[in-house]
Amino acid sequence: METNVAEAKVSPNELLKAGCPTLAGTLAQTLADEQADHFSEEDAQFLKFHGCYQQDDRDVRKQGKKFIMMVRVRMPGGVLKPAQYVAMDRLASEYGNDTLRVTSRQGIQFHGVLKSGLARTIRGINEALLTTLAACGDVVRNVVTPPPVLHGLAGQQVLADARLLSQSLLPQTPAYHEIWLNGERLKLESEVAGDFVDPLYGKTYLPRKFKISFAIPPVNDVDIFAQCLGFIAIQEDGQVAGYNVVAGGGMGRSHGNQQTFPRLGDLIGYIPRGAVEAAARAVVGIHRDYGDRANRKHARLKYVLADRGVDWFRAELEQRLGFKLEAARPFVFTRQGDWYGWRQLADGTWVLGMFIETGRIRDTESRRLKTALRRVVEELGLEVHLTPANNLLLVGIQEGQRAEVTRILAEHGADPGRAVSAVRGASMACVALPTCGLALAEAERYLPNLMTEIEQALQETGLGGEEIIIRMTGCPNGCARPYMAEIALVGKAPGRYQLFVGGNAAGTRLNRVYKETVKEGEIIGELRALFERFRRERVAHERFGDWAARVLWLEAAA
Ligand code: SRM
Ligand code: SF4
Repeated sequence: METNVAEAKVSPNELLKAGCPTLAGTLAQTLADEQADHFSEEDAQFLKFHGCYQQDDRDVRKQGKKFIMMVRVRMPGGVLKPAQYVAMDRLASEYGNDTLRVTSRQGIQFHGVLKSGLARTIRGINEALLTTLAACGDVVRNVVTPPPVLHGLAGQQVLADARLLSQSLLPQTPAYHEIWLNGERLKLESEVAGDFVDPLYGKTYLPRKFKISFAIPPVNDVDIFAQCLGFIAIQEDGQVAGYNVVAGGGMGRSHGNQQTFPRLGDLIGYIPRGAVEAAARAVVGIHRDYGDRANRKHARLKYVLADRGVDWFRAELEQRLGFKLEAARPFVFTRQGDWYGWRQLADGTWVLGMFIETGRIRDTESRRLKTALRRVVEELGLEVHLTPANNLLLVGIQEGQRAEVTRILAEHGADPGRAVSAVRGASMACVALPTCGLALAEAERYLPNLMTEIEQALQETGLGGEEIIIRMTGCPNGCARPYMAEIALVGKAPGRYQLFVGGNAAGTRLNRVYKETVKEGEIIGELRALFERFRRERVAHERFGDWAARVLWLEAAA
């Protein structure tokens, strides 16, 4: 049942896609026009499917729009070979703003790329055997996994399955290669072939973005219940035997629009490992055929589940698969989040988990993190594995290289021995200002300072060393998955945030609004008061989020 865009009233994006199913737009023409510093609004929509967002520097907007591009790289499981990381580092310096942004879906983003450097950036990414195709747009995005090296054979099997899905669900349009890799040709072969139909996505792709992740219990570091589609690995004898399928999760909402909401994915059933590709393609097909194409705010798969119910969804999936799903197998999640420091693997090599505050890799005067990482990776031949909480692991360190890694990092002010507090280590912030066009308030630039105040408040209330999962976003879209956090601050307007409490450590519960609006200057006072109550009222080793759900939610309901 493929949706016919002519049948119903559809959103402008649907007409755009239907009008140019190769997604080529007039991108090549604008690229060739050296006078143009930006793309048309229509082309900016196509550009997303190619992994780029046209943005403007919001810090200088008052003086007129300065167009800059964000380029997002897709890499299933966040795994980068040494040469790939070094290539990313170089491209960021040559064409971007000299920083790399580790994303909450294990990708890398370049910010501040000018239109004149865009094609060379994308070509450089492809030369490193990575791609930006389908990093954004109404398609399946980067497939996320737990850092595979931490899970032995199961980790490798999950990574192999993530790569399989990533490849299988990639759009087939020839335009990407024609525009970015074969030179900026004005007349595209794909344009002539206006009847192009993607074998999976059809002419109009998905109604909205689609997100897939794998999880390996007992760690839920990927926030599996926040994904459109999740595969929870079920192991037998140290091997992945199959997956519990979770569907219909998502974070995005809009202030003041009750029709939009974050939603936890539903447990659908169990499939053997060999069925993972068929299951993923079938679920993507359900979204393609039943997702809302009239209202983009209601177009995610989660609303299909919310509106039609889990039983309908399971039956539809089974019908497409041609077999019945088994009942979900038992599993337990105990925690989310990353770990830091040294860990030795079974093969004798070492891994170093590094906290990358708010995911930003840059050089500052006191801490030359970008240079330090490039040097250790390049000189010692280390892999870089990105985590879904914007951090990274240096992988493949030989026993004899440990001292050298420490020396190089310390020399640049990035000493791995300098411990980060538990609360800071568990924090996340989205990009927000100055690049994100949707940001209502600061996040990445503000959270580090707020964390210092929070660390102090915890110390003073006798809670020093406590881990509380705190996430901040510049708007309610939820890019740092704030609604899974024990405390979340969600931007409403400059200097104003909505305060949520009550998520849990296992990432299985959504938090709830505690205060509709808190001004920046009042946040620490609000939190300090909560910390004091929590210390007095917590039961045994109860976590903040569990206390908040037990006590504050009840009070709010009374
Ligand atoms: Fe996101 C839009 C950044 C993960 C939900 N997201 C955006 C845009 C592209 C803003 C825009 O549309 O103009 C942001 C670009 C900012 C910039 O300047 O870089 C942006 N999202 C990010 C990243 C970089 C945040 C980060 O701090 O790492 C993450 C990139 C991941 C990647 O590599 O693919 C990122 N975004 C997420 C997540 C988390 C996840 O996927 O696990 C979510 C919540 C889960 C979900 O999708 O429900 C998320 N982003 C959104 C939404 C809300 C969608 C909705 O259902 O309503 C938007 C807005 C939209 O799509 O219209 C959005
Ligand atoms: Fe931008 Fe909002 Fe996403 Fe933050 S949560 S990056 S402000 S869209």
